[in-house]
Parts: sequence; C-alpha cells; structure tokens
Amino acid sequence: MGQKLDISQEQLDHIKHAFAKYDKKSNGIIRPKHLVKVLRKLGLNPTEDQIFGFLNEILIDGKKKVEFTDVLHVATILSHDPDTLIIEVFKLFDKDGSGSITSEEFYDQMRRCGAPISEAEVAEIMRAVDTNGDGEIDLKELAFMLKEVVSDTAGGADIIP
Ligand SMILES: [Ca+2]
Ligand SMILES: [Ca+2]
Repeated sequence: MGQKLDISQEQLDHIKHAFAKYDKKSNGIIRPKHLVKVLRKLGLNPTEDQIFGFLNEILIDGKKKVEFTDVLHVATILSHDPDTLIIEVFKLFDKDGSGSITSEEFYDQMRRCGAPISEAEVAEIMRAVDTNGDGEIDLKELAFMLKEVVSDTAGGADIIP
C-alpha cells in the first residue's frame, strides 16, 4: 500500500458512491465479500484469483474488514495494470525476496490471512504446482497455485467471511 494514486476526482467520486452502497453504517468499512460487488459497480471485472489475491493482501494481521483506502488501492491496480497484482501477491509470499516461494513461506502467509490450511495440504499443493520440480514456486507457478487454492475452498468461501 501507500503507492501514489493516479486517479481523477471524477473516478474518486465514483468509487466513493459505489463504496457507500455497501458501507451501511457509513463508518468507512465494508465486508470483504462486498469488495467484488463494489469493483463490478465500477465497471471492473476482477477474476476470482484477483479477488483472492487482494483479500489476501488486505486482510492481514487479523483484519476482518475492507477499508475505503483498500478499495481505492485495488481499483487503481485493476484499472491500470492487472499484472501488478500477481507480482504484489508474489512479493507478499516471498518474504525473503529470493524470487521464489518455499513451502514455509507459503504456509506462513496462508495462515497469516486465516486460511484453514494444514502443512500436509501445503505440501500437496506445492507438489502439484511446482511444475519444474525445484521444490519452490516461482512467479509463473504462482498463477496456478492461486487457482488451486480458490477452487479447493469452493470459490474462496472459507477465506471470505
Ligand atoms: Ca523466498
Ligand atoms: Ca518451481
């Protein structure tokens, strides 16, 4: 987060309006499952993988709600460069910046965002996803990994409260 937002006043008003529809108490937060609805209202068409990635990034340290600034951040990324997302998610997992994700890094990050996943399940996913067999996941392999996880949890239902 904290990147400079390249967004017009008109777009900002548009996002505020869409956000307000789901911000029932007008307290600047919405439920995670409403993130996709706000984005669709804005004419953005995020994939399930993207939504999973964004929520994974937003809902850290036990955070349960999506704030307006989170929506701004996500809308900005989606309306500019969709590839930015996968790189951001990758960086999130690759804690030591080695350019690949180990099973420890994967497990750590999944638990951090509250995903109900066991070490055995992680090992299983790693085996399935690590297509070049080097024991770690690189940027290309990550795209497959996100798909696996989302479908394993029935569209991310366990992750999106
Ligand atoms: Ca790493
Ligand atoms: Ca690999």
